[in-house]
Amino acid sequence: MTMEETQLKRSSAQTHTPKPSRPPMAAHLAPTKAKAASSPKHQFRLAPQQLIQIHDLMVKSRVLEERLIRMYKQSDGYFWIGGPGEEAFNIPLGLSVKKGQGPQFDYLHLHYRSSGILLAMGAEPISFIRQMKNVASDPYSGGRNFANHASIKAWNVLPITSTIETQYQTAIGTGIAQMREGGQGLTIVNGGDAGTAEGDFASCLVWSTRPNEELPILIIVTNNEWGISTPANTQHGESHIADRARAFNIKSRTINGNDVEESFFAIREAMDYIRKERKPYMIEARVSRLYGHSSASGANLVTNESDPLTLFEDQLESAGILSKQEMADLREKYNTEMLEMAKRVKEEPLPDASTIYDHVYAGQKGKYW
Ligand SMILES: Cc1ncc(C[n+]2csc(CCOP(=O)(O)OP(=O)(O)O)c2C)c(N)n1
Repeated sequence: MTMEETQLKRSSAQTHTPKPSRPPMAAHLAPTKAKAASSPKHQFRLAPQQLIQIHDLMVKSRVLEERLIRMYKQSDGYFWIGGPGEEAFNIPLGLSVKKGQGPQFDYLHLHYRSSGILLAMGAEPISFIRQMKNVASDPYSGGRNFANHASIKAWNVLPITSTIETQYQTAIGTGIAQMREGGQGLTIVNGGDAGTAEGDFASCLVWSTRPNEELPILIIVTNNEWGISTPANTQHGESHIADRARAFNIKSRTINGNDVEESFFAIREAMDYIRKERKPYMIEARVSRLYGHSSASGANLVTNESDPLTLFEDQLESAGILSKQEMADLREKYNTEMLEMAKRVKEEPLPDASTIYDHVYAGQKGKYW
């Protein structure tokens, strides 16, 4: 263990406020949040090379998020929020995107736990580190937005917002453009379970299913069973969030988003359907939230949630695809690389005050009115 890791563990131990133990889950919510089965000889459906690629990206994503948390704890950032615990779903999703600009490609209306999706699409970890440090070279917001609020025009990634759920509204817009355009491009929108209580989510269901005007949208809900500190089972009368799709005749599934292959094949099936039928599809993915809600709740590791990376690594080892040593070496490699990036970024300049109004209104660089 490096000195820095020891420090992180110690600081976690010192600052950790014991999480209130999760209230017993309502019986109807329990079965789908099962741990991925890890048999002595795990059988995969995907080819070894694909599994190794997914594992590499999952480790990269986890190490990046842990670096961002360290930066926050070392006062090299003002706020952290991110996606550790969602990698088994997010990496297969990012690898399935038809990446490019314009309506023939997929549009992404994401929320703040989506770094894994973007890394799988080819985003650079240093971009997230730059945004965390709010330096001028941050490619997503010029050093002006929160961590994990990406925006990548060339890949149809709309600016991620801190206001939850508004992405389900903007998704309608690109969905309409793609309905009119035809072709293969689809719109992807994701958000958490608590946010589905907001009207924007309902608007997305209504607008994506108007007769003869159906929209090619993949509606994703990543259900980690929490809305900051409010347990989901105190809020939902429906058995599964995905059941809300039924009233609109939207095809839907609830899956174990902690299992790589279950996620991979569910995403591919949904995307194939949408690309061909030009109709919406909803996936509710049951995922973990491994460092709490955000830095506002301490950003400390919680130990009572399944870790999808550990589950996948157990499967890879039992299938004889990677050894624990190889996987540990990979994590160490990314740890070293991202520590170096963070040191480099620390020396980069902050944005100049004159840029404060850039990008507020199109075509009015530097002006607010
Ligand atoms: C419109 C709006 N209302 C409230 C908030 C405050 N808020 C931030 S995150 C959050 C909980 C979101 O929970 P969920 O939708 O389950 O997503 P998760 O963070 O668990 O992934 C709330 C209520 C906000 N950012 N925006």
